[in-house]
Amino acid sequence: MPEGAVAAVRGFQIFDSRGWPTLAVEVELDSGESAWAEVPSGTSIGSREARELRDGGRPFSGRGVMLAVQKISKVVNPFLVGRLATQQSEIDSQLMALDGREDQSVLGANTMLGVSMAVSKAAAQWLKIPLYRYLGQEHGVLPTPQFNVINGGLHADSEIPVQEFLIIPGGAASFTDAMRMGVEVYHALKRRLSRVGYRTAVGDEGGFAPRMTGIHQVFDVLLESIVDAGLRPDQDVALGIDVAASALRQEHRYRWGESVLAADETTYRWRESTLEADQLIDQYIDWIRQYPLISIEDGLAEDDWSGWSMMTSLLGGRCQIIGDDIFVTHRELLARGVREQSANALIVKPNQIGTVTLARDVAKFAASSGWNVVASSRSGETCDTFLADFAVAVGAPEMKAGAPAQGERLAKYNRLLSLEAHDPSLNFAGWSWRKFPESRGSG
Ligand code: 2PG
Ligand code: MG
Repeated sequence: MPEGAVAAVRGFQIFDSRGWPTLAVEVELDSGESAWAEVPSGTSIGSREARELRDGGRPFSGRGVMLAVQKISKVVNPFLVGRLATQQSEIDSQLMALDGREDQSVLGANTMLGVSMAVSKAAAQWLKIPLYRYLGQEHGVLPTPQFNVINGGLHADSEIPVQEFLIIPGGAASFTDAMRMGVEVYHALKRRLSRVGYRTAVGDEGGFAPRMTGIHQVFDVLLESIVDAGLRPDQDVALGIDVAASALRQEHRYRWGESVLAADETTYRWRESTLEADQLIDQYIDWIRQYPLISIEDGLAEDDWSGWSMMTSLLGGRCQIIGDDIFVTHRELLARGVREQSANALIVKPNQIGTVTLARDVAKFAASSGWNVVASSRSGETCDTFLADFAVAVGAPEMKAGAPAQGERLAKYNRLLSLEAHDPSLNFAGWSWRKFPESRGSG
C-alpha cells in the first residue's frame, strides 16, 4: 500500500448539541495517522439540501444514524481502502458517483460529509500541516464572526418570527477583539434581559429566547446592550438577522406575527398579518433606516426568486443580502442567483452539499462573482472545529457559529482564536463599509 493510503474507515453514532444522534467518522491511514470528524445537522432546512440518511422507526424518533454507520462499513470502507487520502477531490467525486443520486440520499449527505471531512483531516495530518493550510493556502483571512444572540423562529419556543438576531463586531481590530466584543455584549444582554423581567433561557444556538414578541423591542434591547458593554452601535458592533423566511411562507405570501405598540404607546398588542414580498422588504427598509442593520439572511423564502431580485436591487447597495435556503451551497442554484442578482452574499454550509470539495468550489465561485461568503455552522452541532479551518481556507470574510457561549459554538470560535495566536500571517477580515456604497457607514 502506498504511504498515506486509507487503511480503514469507520462510522459511529454519537450525539449532537440538541441530544439527537449524529454521525462520527474515523479514517485511519496505513502510516498510522487517524482522524475523526463529526457531522452537524440543521432544523430550518432548504428543500434542495442534500439528504441525510436517518434510520426511521421508533428509536430516537427516527433520527438514528445506524444505517449510515452500516453504509460506511459495507460500502465506503471497501471502496476507500488503499486510496491516497490526499486525493480529496477524486475521493469526493467518487463518493458522489457511488451514491449516484443528486440529493445523495443513497449513502446520505451525513455519510458523505463525515467521510469527506475525516479524509481531509487525515491527509493534513499525514502532510503534517494544519487543516486550514491543507484545505486552501491562498487566503490568510480570519473571518468576522456573526454571533447569534437572540434565537427565535424554529430555533426557540418564543414567538419571535425572525430566527436569528446577530451581532457583528465589524469594528474590531482582530478576531480576539471581536470575541471580546461579542462576549461582553452577550453578558450585557443577559443582565439587561433579566433586569427588565425577561427570561434568559437559551435557544438551539445559545442565544437568548426571551418571550419578547416585538421586533423593535429586540433591536432596542440589542442596541442598549451594546452600549452597556461600553461599545458603539454601528462603528464597533452592527446588527444582522436571519429571517429564515421559508418557514414563514404560506401560499406565495408570508405569515407574520409580532407585538406592536398600542395606541396608548405604553402597552403592546399582538398583531398577525399576511404579507407580500414587497411589504416584507418595506419592513426591512424601515429597520435599516432605524438600526445599524447591515446583514439580512433569508429575508424571503427559497422559492421566491423574483422577490429576491427585487430585494437585492432595493437593499443590496446598503446591506448584505445573504442567501441560505435559496442556494443551499449548490453551484447551479448559486449560478442562477448570480445571473438574476438575487443576493450579494452566500451562506456556505458543507453539510448542505455533502463534500468538502463541492463546498469549497461553491465558496470560490461566490467570491469570484463578487459575493461575500459567510461560512456557517448548523443549529444542531458538535464540538468539531472543521468549520473554522474551512472558513479560513476559503477566505470567507464572515463566519457564524451561534452565540459566544456553549461548547459546540465556542469550539469553532476558540479554534479561530488559536489560529490568530499562532499564525501572524492571518489577518482579521473586519467589516468593510465600502462593500455597500449606499450604507450609512460609507464616506
Ligand atoms: C441557518 C442555520 C444555522 P439550521 O438557518 O442559518 O444558523 O440554521 O442549521 O437550523 O438550518
Ligand atoms: Mg439561515
